[in-house]
Amino acid sequence: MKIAVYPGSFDPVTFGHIDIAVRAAKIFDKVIIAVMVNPHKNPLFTVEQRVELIREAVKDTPNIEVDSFLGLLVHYVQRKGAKVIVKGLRAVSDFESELSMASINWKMYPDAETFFIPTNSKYSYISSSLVKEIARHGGIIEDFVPPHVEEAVHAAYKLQQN
Ligand code: COD
Repeated sequence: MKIAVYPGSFDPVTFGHIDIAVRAAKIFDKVIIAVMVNPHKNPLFTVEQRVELIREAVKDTPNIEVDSFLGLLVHYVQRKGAKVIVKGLRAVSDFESELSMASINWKMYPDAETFFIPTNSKYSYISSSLVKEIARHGGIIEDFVPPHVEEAVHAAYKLQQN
């Protein structure tokens, strides 16, 4: 069985992320979307909330699982018996940092290859941070995230204001 891990912060998951995961699921037998636990970041959503938001977003694709991990990605990939790390590429700037991560990951665990999937041009400009910035200032984010994520983002900012 060909298992691929698609890691990220997913704070929150966007149409860009979902598109990459669903396209990867057409290539690999199983895709694990893995939310990285990063104690140094101050996310809008907890890891558990992010996992739930992603699960709802990909519920129609049965070979996608959603999980979280702490520590080195390659250790998680190894634990899961995966041989592929999926990354989405939006621009040259993504490529520069992703290439060095791919090289380091390969050095640490040569059994796994990084598999880059180019963004769908419809979603190339979408990022979680832009979505949050727009929502924080009261803008509309329905073109960037599914309705349940939109609701959760607005609710999170409302909570912060109270
Ligand atoms: N279209 C296509 N792809 C997209 C889009 C979009 N609109 N938006 C994001 N993506 C891609 C990103 O390029 C990335 O591949 C993935 O989706 C996740 O994106 P984010 O923004 O949720 O996640 P990041 O960039 O914060 O995730 C960082 C990782 C957790 C992937 C990264 O830090 C990582 O691999 N960490 C591993 C830790 C580790 O082992 N470090 C040591 C060696 S590098």
